[in-house]
Amino acid sequence: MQIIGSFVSPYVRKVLACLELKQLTYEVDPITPFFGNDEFSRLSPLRRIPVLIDGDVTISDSSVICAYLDDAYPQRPLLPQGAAPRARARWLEEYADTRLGDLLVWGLFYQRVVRPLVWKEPADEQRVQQTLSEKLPRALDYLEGELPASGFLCGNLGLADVAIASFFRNAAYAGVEVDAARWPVTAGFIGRALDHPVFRKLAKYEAVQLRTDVAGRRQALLDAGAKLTAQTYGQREPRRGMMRL
Ligand SMILES: N[C@@H](CCC(=O)N[C@@H](CS)C(=O)NCC(=O)O)C(=O)O
Repeated sequence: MQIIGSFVSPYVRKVLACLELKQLTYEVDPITPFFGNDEFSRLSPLRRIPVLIDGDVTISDSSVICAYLDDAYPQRPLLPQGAAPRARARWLEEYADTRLGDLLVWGLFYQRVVRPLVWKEPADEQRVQQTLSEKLPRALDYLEGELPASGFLCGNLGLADVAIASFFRNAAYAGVEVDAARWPVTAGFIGRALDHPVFRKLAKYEAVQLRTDVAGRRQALLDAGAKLTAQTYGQREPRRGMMRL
């Protein structure tokens, strides 16, 4: 199986963590979406990552990919048993992908990390401050009532836990941590999840991805032990796609 996508994308991290939890073997083509070539546009019509290639199956969208993984490889399921717990897990995954994505990726990580690194332009600090002071606190109030004070949402680390925790890694890369005095349950949960061996393994490659440029990245990731595809759908220059700002 191949995954096209940067190790620092929360959506890619979610899929990689699920592959790890299911103990499936995979290789990564570690491109950022903006560096995708024409073939990437064909494989990912919205020019977004992750993309999964499994034999003759090609799928975009992290949620669809994770659902495919559970259907095609049912061992070590990512969702709990029972209609209601499964629906709740799927809702929390959706909440993470949409609301936390808007706040933690587009409001923080894109501003403070992607804009300077990829586009050589400054962050929109006004948007960052509005995210931090108004929008994010409301999301954290919600999570504080939903997350468990110990363990994970459905026993072992599963899809909903992975989806939620993954976005907070990007918040940390943007210099933002959850205030444990105000949201102790959420802060504890995020700390526990990101300390899981699956996330710790991926963090090694993320560190390499963040400190290298396109030219030197492949070799540095291989040196760190990442399993990469022989082929890349990346190119040397970024191009603005359909990204949401
Ligand atoms: N709903 C998609 C969202 C994926 C997504 O937005 N990925 C970002 C990277 S973190 C991307 O590719 N952005 C490029 C763009 O929007 O142009 C999923 O769950 O996979």
